[in-house]
Amino acid sequence: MTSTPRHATAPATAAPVRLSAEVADALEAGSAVVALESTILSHGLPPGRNLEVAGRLENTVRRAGAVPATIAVLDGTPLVGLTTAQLERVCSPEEDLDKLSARDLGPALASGRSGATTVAGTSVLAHAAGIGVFATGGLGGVHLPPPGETTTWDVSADLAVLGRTPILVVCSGMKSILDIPATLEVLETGSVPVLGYGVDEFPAFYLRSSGQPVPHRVDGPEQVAGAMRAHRTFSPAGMLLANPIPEEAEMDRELHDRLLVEGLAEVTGSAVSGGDVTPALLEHFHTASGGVSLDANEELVVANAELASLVAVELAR
Ligand code: PSU
Ligand code: MN
Repeated sequence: MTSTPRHATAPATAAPVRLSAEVADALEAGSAVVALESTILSHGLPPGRNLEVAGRLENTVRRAGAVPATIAVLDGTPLVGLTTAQLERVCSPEEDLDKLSARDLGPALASGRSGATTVAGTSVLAHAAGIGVFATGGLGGVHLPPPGETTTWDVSADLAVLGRTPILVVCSGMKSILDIPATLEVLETGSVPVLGYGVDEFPAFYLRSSGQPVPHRVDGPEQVAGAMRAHRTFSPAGMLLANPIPEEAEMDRELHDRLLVEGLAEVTGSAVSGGDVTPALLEHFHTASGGVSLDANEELVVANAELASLVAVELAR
């Protein structure tokens, strides 16, 4: 019998997650493991670039003293920790992977399908594996209402899943294509603590600040670990650590605002709807910015992987 590592989350069930040998050994030894998401690779970054970023993320985690566990579903098996060949499949456009949120996992497993996992899907599988820290780029959130309407029912499952899954998600806030104040309200409803890393304002992905105040500021991995440990003594909810994009990678605010207005107008005047809206907007950002937004995206997710690793190391102490 091995004892449960202090930083790990107790497996919810005997869920059929398959751990790589490296991840299994690290968890057994109680050392630091950081979960990484795959939707950002398959649906968020262009082919070629995605594989580069995947490798850079894993190296970043290792250099910071933790073991990376990239998570995806291949041929109906939920994998925690991927081989190079598996990572290549996730990044290959020919595979045409599904985008799997938490609710999609059961049907995908039962039918032997392959898919990349969102923040919601990754959180569920990471927790089932006993991993307590997860790094990503941007969190899903409350979408802006369609033109002429005042409300939307398009609220990412990322928020509800965080409310019931004891995992720390490190991200750079959410993109300003979402309703950030509304998203923060839904996180409050879900009793998910929101921490700002070295900042008093909640970040907005490409930009260091959304202008929204952050409920709790923390200034080092020890403070994050302390908050996480205390939170976990009485709450089954996850925790969000918002880490602003590194200053040197931040997008110019005027360029950002112009692209946002243009992109929203383009999508509004087209047949694009539902889950395709975000990819269409991002595509506009990437092409119209000449790749500036892509570089920003890469730098922020690498920074989040590093911070998540430092926190995981601290929690494993
Ligand atoms: N935000 C980004 N890039 C992404 C995503 C969000 O800036 O690739 C992905 C994440 O996997 C997130 C998911 O969990 O989109 C949210 O999708 P939806 O809004 O359909 O729940
Ligand atoms: Mn949605």
